This record gives sequence, C-alpha cells and structure tokens, in this order.
Amino acid sequence: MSSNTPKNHASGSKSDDFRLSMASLDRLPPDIRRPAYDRARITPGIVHLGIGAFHRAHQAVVIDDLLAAGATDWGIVGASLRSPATRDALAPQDCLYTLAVRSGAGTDRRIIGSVLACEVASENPAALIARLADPATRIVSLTVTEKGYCHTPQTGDLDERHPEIVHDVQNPDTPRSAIGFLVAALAQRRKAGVAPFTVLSCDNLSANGHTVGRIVTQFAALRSRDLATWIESEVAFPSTMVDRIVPETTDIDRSEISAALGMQDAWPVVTEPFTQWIVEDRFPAGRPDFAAAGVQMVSDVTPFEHMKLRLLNASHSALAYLGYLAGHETIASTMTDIRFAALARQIMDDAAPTLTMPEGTDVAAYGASLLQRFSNPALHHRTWQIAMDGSQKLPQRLLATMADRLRLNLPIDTHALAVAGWMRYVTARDEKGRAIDVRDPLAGELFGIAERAGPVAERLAPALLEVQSIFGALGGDPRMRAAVTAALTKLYALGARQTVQTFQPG
Ligand code: CS2
Repeated sequence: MSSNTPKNHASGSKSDDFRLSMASLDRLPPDIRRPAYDRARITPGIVHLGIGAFHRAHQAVVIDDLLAAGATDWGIVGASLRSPATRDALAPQDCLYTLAVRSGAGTDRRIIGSVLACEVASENPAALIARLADPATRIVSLTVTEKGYCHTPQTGDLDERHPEIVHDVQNPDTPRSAIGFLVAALAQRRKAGVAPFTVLSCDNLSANGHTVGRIVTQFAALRSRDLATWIESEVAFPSTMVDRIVPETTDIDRSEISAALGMQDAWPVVTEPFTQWIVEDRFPAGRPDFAAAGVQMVSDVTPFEHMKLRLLNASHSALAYLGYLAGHETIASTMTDIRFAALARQIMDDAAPTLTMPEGTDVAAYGASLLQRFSNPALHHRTWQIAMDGSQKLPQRLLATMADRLRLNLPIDTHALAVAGWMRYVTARDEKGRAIDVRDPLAGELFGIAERAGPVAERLAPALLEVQSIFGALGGDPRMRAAVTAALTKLYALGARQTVQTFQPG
C-alpha cells in the first residue's frame, strides 16, 4: 500500500547512525525491552509469506517471547510477495522493529528480534522456492489477506481463471501467487525426498487450514495428479484463529516511536494489548512450543474461528461501511455514537444462535470485550482500511450467518443493513457525492453494476446480489432480496447516520 510505505532511507546517510539496528540496541532508553537472546544462534525454521504489520504484531511476537524464554531456537524468514517496501525498511535495521502496544493507559514499546531476514519473492522467485524447499524450513505460515488465496470466496475453491493462477500454471518455476510458491516448493521437496513443511494459514478465512489445503491441492492437480495426491496425504494444513487489531502504521506513528527510541525505526507496528492465537495441533515436521507463549493448541479450531469471524470481523465490517458513510474516519470514532455501538452488539447477538461452541465458552462476554477493544481511543484504525476487499470478506463474516439464520427462520435485517452499507460503499460515491477510493479485486465489476443500476435500491440491491462469487445461492433467496433492498432504500433515503440511529432490529 503506497500510503503505508515509509520514506526511503538511503543507507550510509547520516540518519543511519541513529537507526535502530543490532549495533544501536544498547543506546535505546533503558525502559524499552529488547531481544535478550543471541540472535546469531537462531535457525530459520519458519518462513512467513506476507510479512505485513499483522504478522509482525502477532506471530513474530509469539516467537520473540519463545526465544526470550529459551523455548525455541527457530526464527522467521519473512517474504513479501511483490513489494520491496518492508524489506527496504527492515534490512538496514537488521530486521529489528518496534512493537508499540497502545491503550487508553499509554503505550508500551518493545523491540522484536524474531525476524531474521526479509525477502521479496518477485525479485528472485527461485531463491524463495529454494528457501521453502530447504529441509530447515519446517513451517510455512501465511498472512496474504483473503484475496491472496486466489479462490472463489463463496465456494472456497481455487479460481482457475485468476490471472496469477493462469500465470503460475504456465510458469511453475517463477510463480507470483503464494499458492504457486507453496506448490513449487512442495514439488521440489517431494522430488528430493524431503518431508514437507506444515502450511499454517493465519488469515481470516473460515476453516483457513482446510481451505488453503484444498486450494493448494487443486492447483497441484493442474500440474500433476501424483503431486496432488502426495500433498493430500502428506502435507498438514492446521487451521488457526488469529486475533489482534493492527492498524496500518502511519508516518505519525513512525515519528512518535522514533522520538521515543531516540533513533529512527522505519517501520514499527502499532497494536492493542489483546492478542490471541488458537492453533490446531497438527505439525508432523515439528513446531516450537507455542503453548509456552500462551497460544491455545486445540484439536478443532472451527468453532473459535466462526465465533471470531461472525462476531469480531462481521461487526468490524458493519462499522466500517456504515461508519465510513456516516463520516467517521476510525472505528473508535464510530463507536462513540452509541447507536453504532448498539448495531455492532446486535450483529454479534444475531450471530450467537448460529454458533456451536465448546462448553464453557462465554459468547456474550466475548462480545462485550470486543466492544471495549473497538472503543480503544489510542488506536487509529481507519474504517476505510477495514472496508477494503469486501467481496472477499462478506461471505465468511456476514453471509454465512445470514444463511444460517434463514435456515433457522430468524430475521436477517441487522446483517442486511451491513450488506446494504457495503453496496452503498462500492458505488464509489459517498453521501456527499465525493469519490470513495474502493479497494477490492472486484471493484471494477461492482462499479459497473452500480453505474448500470443507478442510485435506486430496487435495482442496485438485486443486481449486486447476483454476483455469484460473493453471494452464491443466497443472493437468489427472496427473503435476502427483500431485507437488503429495504435496508438500501433506507440508506438512500435517510443516509447512514440516521438509518443506524433509527434502526430497530426485527
Ligand atoms: C479487520 C481485521 O481489516 C479487517 O478487515 O476486520 O483485520 C481485524 O482487525 C482482525 O481480524 C482482528 O483480529
């Protein structure tokens, strides 16, 4: 993301003397925690694809905790698929960076040392494949966002017509997609008689392990049936539920953190105190003792993943679309309007009857804690950021709950309002007629539909509901059409703020 790219810091310039690095660690203020372990002795057991802010505030922190406790000697090699920005920011600082944990009570800053190197896949695909194929690599984890899986969100199947997949099938040794890299490396390991790595998806997809396993196998089958069969029987794809709110780092964050360090950090990450990671315990190639850092190891993550997607991410998306339309820049600002907070709570309450949780899970308490987290005034989490890629997010966040509620004969109007908010948003014009910068792989298609339908709910809602890759059969359900059209009609008539303020769930 260009807005997130730090300004270039030419190496050798004077400011590098004051740059965070191994050499400058002992000049940090004494209250800032730093890696208290010998980084030279760490081996690269984990390769992470998609080394963005989320990974660096979540999994990399878990590994840093384990290294500090002497519970592992595995570190992380991070790779960006395309952009050199993270590597360019982190390489001159020996991949060290600051984790700033912010709450109303203040900020806690700490230096993370678990990332050993950063690579850029597009610059040298063969080098990354070799790294993945290296027997030292035992886990390949991913945060490539929903769209990075090149699948059809509604069905969870590989999208064989996706341009990157088409490219990667034709050029298996110089892939572009994460899926292409995984399969290229697995094929090399198989050929060399090396046991496969475990694939660990850390994205907000439902059944993320199962889903990535299916996509990888389907892609491999386009190359060779034998390879697909080997992957199916030999490779473990444990599912995980990841949770930590990590807004994009801004230039203001960079300056504030660099000032506190007394030296420059080109790409710190900013987050909340809460963090959670629930992982299915299937790692035939071995793993660090994740539980020693508070990770919950379970045999089936599905119920927790559903709870998180349908409570946290669903209400996040609802707040993002409707909050943006109502003129709120951040989630915390949206939450200051008690009617928006009530809507978020209603989304969660409506999801609850669709969940089957292990005994002892307090869904209501979880929901209450989410409302608190969303209200954290110290996090500048933009509604625009969460609104991104709605076509990839809606199915698992909102639509699955709606389908379940319809099966249970329950009303769906709260979720319908959120979906209508998304529809209004993807027209790319806000309520004052200003352009919205819609970021979504389907933005062009959605905009075309909106242009043809015009700002008329009775035409726009059914037209968008016909997009199969998002809505599937649900889009054709008359109850769905009626509820979403009614909500969109209100949004056009009253605007988002008033619609939410007068909303009464059915
Ligand atoms: C957010 C998530 O950007 C989004 O779509 O809903 O990134 C959310 O902050 C995380 O899933 C929280 O764990």
